[in-house]
Parts: sequence; structure tokens; C-alpha cells
Amino acid sequence: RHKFWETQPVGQFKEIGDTSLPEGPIEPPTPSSELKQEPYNLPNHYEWITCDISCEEMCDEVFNLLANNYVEDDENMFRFNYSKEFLCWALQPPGYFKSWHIGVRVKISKKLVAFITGVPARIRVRDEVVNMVEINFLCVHNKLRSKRLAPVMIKEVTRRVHLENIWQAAYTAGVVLPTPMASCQYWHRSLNPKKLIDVGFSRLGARMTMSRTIKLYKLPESTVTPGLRKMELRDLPAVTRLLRTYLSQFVVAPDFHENDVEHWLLTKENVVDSYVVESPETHEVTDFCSFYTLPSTILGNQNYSILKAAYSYYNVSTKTPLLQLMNDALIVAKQKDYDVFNALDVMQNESFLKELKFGPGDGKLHYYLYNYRLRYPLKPSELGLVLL
Ligand code: YNC
Ligand code: MG
Repeated sequence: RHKFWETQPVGQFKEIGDTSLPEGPIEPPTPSSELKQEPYNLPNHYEWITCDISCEEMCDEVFNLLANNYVEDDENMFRFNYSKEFLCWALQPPGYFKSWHIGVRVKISKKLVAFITGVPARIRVRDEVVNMVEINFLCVHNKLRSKRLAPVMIKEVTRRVHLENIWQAAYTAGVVLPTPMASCQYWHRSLNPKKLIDVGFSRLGARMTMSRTIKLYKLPESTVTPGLRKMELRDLPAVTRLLRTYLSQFVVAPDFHENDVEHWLLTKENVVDSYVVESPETHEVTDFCSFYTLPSTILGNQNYSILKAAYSYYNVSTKTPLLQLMNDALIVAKQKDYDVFNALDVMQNESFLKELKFGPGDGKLHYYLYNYRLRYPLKPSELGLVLL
């Protein structure tokens, strides 16, 4: 039973397989005169705040809340450690609303104890582009769990999103809720196998020694594709064209314009890295690959405290085989001292995961839409969307 989610405009478990239900919005927009103008009530002693993430002290507080209380793996060995630079980037895309960066404080001590965010995004579903919010960074302090604060956080962000005339949302979670539009899996490619084994991220395979394992994951010192270089501002038109064409084949994907690509894909040191292949002959940009940087705190290890992870973001191959492009991405990540390269089985990623020695992770990442019904759940390969 989902006491909260049963009340929300999302596909319900009991509707699965009911092909008579139409695709599209589940409920119509509320007339603006009927929109709730005041915030939802919080338990006594707590207050809402709107976070100015560009303010250093505020960013520090959010960083600390998440670093200590955000997502962990099932065995509580690792916890996401989004950097401050990453948070500033993730929360301030073109057209963002400060009012969608929501915190909860203890009234007396002013301690930040909960957080949720939304950022605007145009997401295409089949042939319709929908203005949506992407919800992320929902976090309730460890000590305040299971008190039904999360539903209040979700209702408040929904209210504030509605005030901007937006009625649909996209989000991902490790937990199963009503009802995933797709269920994806993370795959991991060891770059620094010794450290990954030492910290318990991976295990030595059967009949494998450490030295054989290191040899197995060894990569060339330098990339192999002629013309591979960092993406620059001047590449924006070409990269946008490549991405738009590539993403058009998926059922659900972002509708990126040049200003979105500039924000989401232009390299930001230690946040997002993008590479293009510029043909040495024609100087045409023919391929593109990117990853973002999301370290994890290693909980309770004597020798290491941070796992440096790269996450595959958007990749487009037209001339360079995707396998070779991604192998170069691995080489770049290795050069930059990442310990592991992660990728979901979305888009065409399955075509290179096994061959490039990625191994399947445990646990799933479920993708959701709010107030938008799809008739059937999608295969991961039908999804063209990566959320942070
Ligand atoms: C979750 N991750 O099922 P029912 S992902 C959504 N997303 O409701 P309580 C979640 N709902 O089942 P706690 C959820 N996790 O009774 C739990 N729920 O109907 C539901 N963890 O609330 C749950 N961050 O406050 C149940 O639970 C109800 O104290 C229970 O708080 C949950 O950012 C949480 O994993 C996750 O900080 C805050 O466990 C807490 O446990 C925590 O009693 C560690 O809540 C960090 C963590 C989640 C990362 C993420 C995406 C969130 C999407 C939220 C939904 C957005 C909907 C669209 C809104 C805009 C609409 C428009 C227009
Ligand atoms: Mg709670």
C-alpha cells in the first residue's frame, strides 16, 4: 500500500496492463484562481525556506545535508557526495526558478533538515514536447525519517511548480513507486580495480588474482580516435544538431536547444566533461561523448574516504563506432584518475557495456513521470534521458 502515492496523479499498480487508458496527462491543469497560495503545513518547530544556491553559506548547508544524509547503496558502504559546484550547476539551468529549491529548517536552531528541488526541462514523449519539472535531491535528515515528511516536501514542490503553470514531472528513484515508466540498471567499469576491491565496491572474481584483475582492466595510455578533443563553445551548433538528431529516436528524451546544451554539456571542471570528434579531413564534428562527476563517500574504510566516479551522460556516434568512442571515454576518465566509470543501460548503451568490461550493478534505477500516463512501461533502450 502507498497511502501517499495512491492519492497522486501517477499510473497506479492496479492499472498495469489496462490498455484502454489513454496516453498523456492524467488530470488537467487547475485554474490559476483555484491554486493554493500558501505553503503546506509543516510539523511544529519546522519552517520552509527558499534556498539561494548561489549563496555560498546556503550551498554549504545543502552540501552538508546531502553529504551526510543523501542516497546510500543497499549495504550502506557508500553515500553520494555531490560537490558544491555540481549542485550549483544542477540547480541553475536556463530558466530555473529559485522558488523550486526548497529547504526545511528547525525554527529555533535554523538547522537545515530536509531538501527537495525542481528544475525546468522540456521533455519529449513520443511526438509531444512537454514542459516539465525534473525533481531531484529529495532528502530528509536521518533522524527525521519515517515521519511522513517526504509527502509534504513533494506536495509543496508540486504546489510551487503548479504556480509556474507546469503540470508534469520526471524523476528517478532507487525504490519502486507507482509506477515506473522504465526500470534501468547501472553498469560499472573498473578503472582502478585494486582500490575498488580494497574498499569493497567490487570483489576479486573467481579464480582471479589481483594482478590478473589489474591486467584485465588495463587501458591504453592515450585515446585512439583521431580528432578527439574537448568540446568548445564553437562546437555548440554542431553538438546540438548531433544530439537532437540522435535523441529523436527514443520514446522519452529531453528536447535540447543550444542554450540547454551550453549549460548541460559544455565542460565544467570536475562537474561535466564533453568531447567531440572533429574529422581531421573535413573538420566536421561527427561524434560526441560526455560524462559527469559524482564522487561517493566511502563509509568506514581505513585507507580511502572518496570514490571518484564518472557517469556516462549523453553520447552520439555517427562516424566513430560507439564502442571505440566509449573506450576513449574510459581512457580519458582513467587519465583523469577516476576509479570507476558508470553507465545505465539506457539509449544504445547495451551495445558496448559487456564488450568494454562493464559489470552489472545490484539494484535498479526506476524512472517516473508525474501526471503523464504511458500505456506500457518502456525498455531501457527506449529511454533517451539521463537525470543527475
Ligand atoms: C522517493 N525516493 O513511498 P507511500 S530520489 C518518492 N521518491 O509514500 P516518509 C518516496 N517518494 O508509499 P522518509 C521516496 N522515498 O506511503 C520514499 N517515498 O505512498 C515515499 N533518503 O515518507 C514512500 N533520496 O517521510 C512513502 O519517508 C512516503 O522519512 C514516506 O523520507 C523519504 O530525489 C526520503 O533516497 C527519500 O532522505 C526523503 O528516506 C528519505 O524515509 C531520504 O515517512 C535518503 O514517501 C536519500 C534518498 C531520494 C532520492 C529523488 C527524486 C524524488 C522524487 C519525488 C517525487 C516527485 C513527484 C513530482 C513532483 C512535482 C509534480 C509537478 C508538477
Ligand atoms: Mg519523514
